[in-house]
Amino acid sequence: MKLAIVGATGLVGTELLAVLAERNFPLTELLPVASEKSVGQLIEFQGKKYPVLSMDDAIAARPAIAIFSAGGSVSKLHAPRFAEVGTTVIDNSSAWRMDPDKKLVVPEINAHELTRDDKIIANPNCSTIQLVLALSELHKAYRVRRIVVSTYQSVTGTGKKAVDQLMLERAGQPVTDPAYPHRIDLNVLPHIDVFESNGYTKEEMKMVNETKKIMGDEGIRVTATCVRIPVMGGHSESVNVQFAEEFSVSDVYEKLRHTAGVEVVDSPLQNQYPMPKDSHGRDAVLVGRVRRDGTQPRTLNLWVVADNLRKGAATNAVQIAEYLLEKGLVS
Ligand code: 11C
Repeated sequence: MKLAIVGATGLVGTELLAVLAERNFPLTELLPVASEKSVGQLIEFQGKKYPVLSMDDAIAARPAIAIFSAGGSVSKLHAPRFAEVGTTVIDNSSAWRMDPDKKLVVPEINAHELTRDDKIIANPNCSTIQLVLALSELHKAYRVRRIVVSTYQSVTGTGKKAVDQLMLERAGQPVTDPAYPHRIDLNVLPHIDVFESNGYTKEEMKMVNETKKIMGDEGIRVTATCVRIPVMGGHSESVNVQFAEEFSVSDVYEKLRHTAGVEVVDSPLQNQYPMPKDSHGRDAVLVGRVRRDGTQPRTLNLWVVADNLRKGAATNAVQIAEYLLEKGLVS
């Protein structure tokens, strides 16, 4: 099983290699791909060194699966080239997510929709993955009608440049190439990705559109405010959700405890609630602060935290690859 990792030297690429090794993913050959300047550089994986390849050399090797994490324009250009030689692409960018012919997959929710014909499979945005996973069993039971979500997102979602900016600012050193238009240390930016003509950011609109597609329900209304905070370990979300059917809070806990991939952390009197420092390096989506919102019918408040580089990106992609192998859906 040949596996290509496109964007192997980035933050998500590095996490992908860690997750593949941890889960003992059954690959026989790793094909790391990165920008031209990294070609030839050696990448260590499970005690072996693999040279970084050019895109053309990786395509010529015809891997069974290629996981892309190199940005939308690279995916748009090169994912179809892999697909043409029979490779199944799992793409972490936003390039294909809303294409009606491409599946947008969180394995616990909708991997069963995948077939051998899906040659480009989209991995959702990290903030969307943790939201929909937390709500998936509640949706089955009570039908989600409206979500108001505010995010508190880690700088790791932007990439290495943003981590460097935060660390340099924290150390009181000059930042010559900042990732953000403002300082991030000791600050909060209500701005993730670019602003669209409707006043929302692209990140906010991803949460609106991707949620409906993954949950398979265009009737779900979502409104989002996405905020960058000076944190490393994961993304946090305040979620206010209204259902079509009535619920009891004890039944909500029961459903959350039986949601694959979710862990309930909710003992506020013992100061136990989900925090990014506790989600860091873990695959679970942590859910806590579960409360009825008494200001309107059938409404619940939740606090949802996950490591955006793990379940939000690398782990979700590797789970898709594992599903494809398990079901014999790749060439
Ligand atoms: C962030 N959610 O935290 C973004 C990163 O569409 O896959 C992932 C962007 C995407 O900045």
